[in-house]
Amino acid sequence: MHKKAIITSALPYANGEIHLGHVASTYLPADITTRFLKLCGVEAYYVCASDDFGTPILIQSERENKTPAEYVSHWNRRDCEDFAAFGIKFDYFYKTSSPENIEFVQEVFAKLDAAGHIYKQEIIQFYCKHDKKFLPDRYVRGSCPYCMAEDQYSDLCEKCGRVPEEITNPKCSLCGQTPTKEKTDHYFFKLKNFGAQLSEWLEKNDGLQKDVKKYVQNWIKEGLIDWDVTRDIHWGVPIPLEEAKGKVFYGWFDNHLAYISTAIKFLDEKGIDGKKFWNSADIYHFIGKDIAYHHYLFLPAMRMGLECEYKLPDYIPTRGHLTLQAKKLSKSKNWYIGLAEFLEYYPADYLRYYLVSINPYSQDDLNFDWDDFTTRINSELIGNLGNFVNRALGFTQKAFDGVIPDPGSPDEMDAEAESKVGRFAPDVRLLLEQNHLDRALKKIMEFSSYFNQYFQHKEPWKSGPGTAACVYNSANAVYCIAVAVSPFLPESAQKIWEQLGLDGKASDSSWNDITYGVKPGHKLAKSAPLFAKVEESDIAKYKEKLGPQK
Ligand code: B3M
Ligand code: ZN
Repeated sequence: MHKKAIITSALPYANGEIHLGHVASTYLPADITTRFLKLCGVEAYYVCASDDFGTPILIQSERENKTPAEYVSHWNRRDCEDFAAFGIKFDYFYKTSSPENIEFVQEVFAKLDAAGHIYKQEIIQFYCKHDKKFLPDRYVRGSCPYCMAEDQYSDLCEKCGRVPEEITNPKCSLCGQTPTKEKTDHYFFKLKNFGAQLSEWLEKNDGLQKDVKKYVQNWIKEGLIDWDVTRDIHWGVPIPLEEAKGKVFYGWFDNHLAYISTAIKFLDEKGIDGKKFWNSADIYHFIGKDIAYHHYLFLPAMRMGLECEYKLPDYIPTRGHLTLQAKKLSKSKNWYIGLAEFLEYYPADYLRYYLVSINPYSQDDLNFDWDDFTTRINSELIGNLGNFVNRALGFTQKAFDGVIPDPGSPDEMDAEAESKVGRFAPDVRLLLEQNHLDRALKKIMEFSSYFNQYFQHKEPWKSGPGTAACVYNSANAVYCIAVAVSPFLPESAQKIWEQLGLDGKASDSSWNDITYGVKPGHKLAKSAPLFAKVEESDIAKYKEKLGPQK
């Protein structure tokens, strides 16, 4: 673990609301990791931006009779609000259409061009005579030439994850007619040239996920293709060449550069040398598996093309897709849950708890299931953690007037409890460092469960010998939980912190504090239940809202 870190998560397209699928794979894991690193004393910054360019956004703004700039600024604001409500705490949230990013992208292009990594070539591009425009990317649908999946966009096959060179049986997505082909000049990035270097980088970088590495290596073996980075549309970063007037960069050329330009802008404004910081920090890019191709190939190749002037990523945690009641999410079929809508039903921490619990560090898909959600919240979060905290603090209030007693000398059970406290912080830390967020949370729950049983066995309500030690150990276990769980459940951690009668914020403490933190004589504040049960009747309602289940 370095002393500095920059964390990014896939930039949300400024093109519709954030839903549960988005937060599960990227924003939540990135947020938890950042909060954890901060607790460990790492100077960590979580930066993100709205992804403003690209054909889908242009198409949608045209449909809504808005300028693309108006359209994206609406979604930029809305995304910020939704993320904040979910406890996703960016240090900075900016946009790919920022003047800083535009300038940076143009500069990068000029450098790649000067280094011989760019060439111009006349290409044949789909053109719709009816709509009178060139039809890049999402303007065309057809079949994937690799896996034959039908009805795919021409820029990405959602079935096999590859980027087709040319889609089969193309149709204009605006009017459905078969497009013609016209000539146009485009600029290409020589991705082919980077195969060996990429392969070596994947090989020797231990921080990269093993299962993803394997199939990226296969893509390289299959042979990389040079990458057309030009679009004949009017919304994007202009290509900084006189001869290329009216052309812009492909969104995937500029968007990941906003990781760098956004971080640097933020850091420079803080009075920190942004570039220097970037190059001495651990770099994390959290993504969903559908954009592995872009993050394991395009992004590092472009940085290599810049002679690694900006450090390559150390970690690209890549997670699977969320399904909903075992079915693929689909906005058009209304089979999805918007983040803002979910937060009208339940507190952010319920969703954070659930999504982490079902989300391993792998590309396996994960499934949101309302019944499973109910069980996990009611029996684990409330039945275990909520119950223990309330029991331990409530009893201290009742029997000791809220004052932590002197523990006296420990019996065997107390000694075991003490050793549990000793092992807790290092065990959870190790899992978090390895990106196993789900297992780390499980460890916290096991700790809570252990102390629930300890409390039960010690029967402090009988006021026998050892009662004071039980209360002392239990209150301190609550304290350890408050700090350790704060990256996962920031609001609940803060509530526990306040019930413990502590000032300031749980999140401002340090991972090293996860030990005996409440001393004899310390007075607790009032305790109250942390959570309210999830009612099955409500769940039935929410399920129904999704529409008929097949
Ligand atoms: N805007 C969203 C996605 O494909 C896309 C990510 C860009 S990250 C540089 O998931
Ligand atoms: Zn058309």
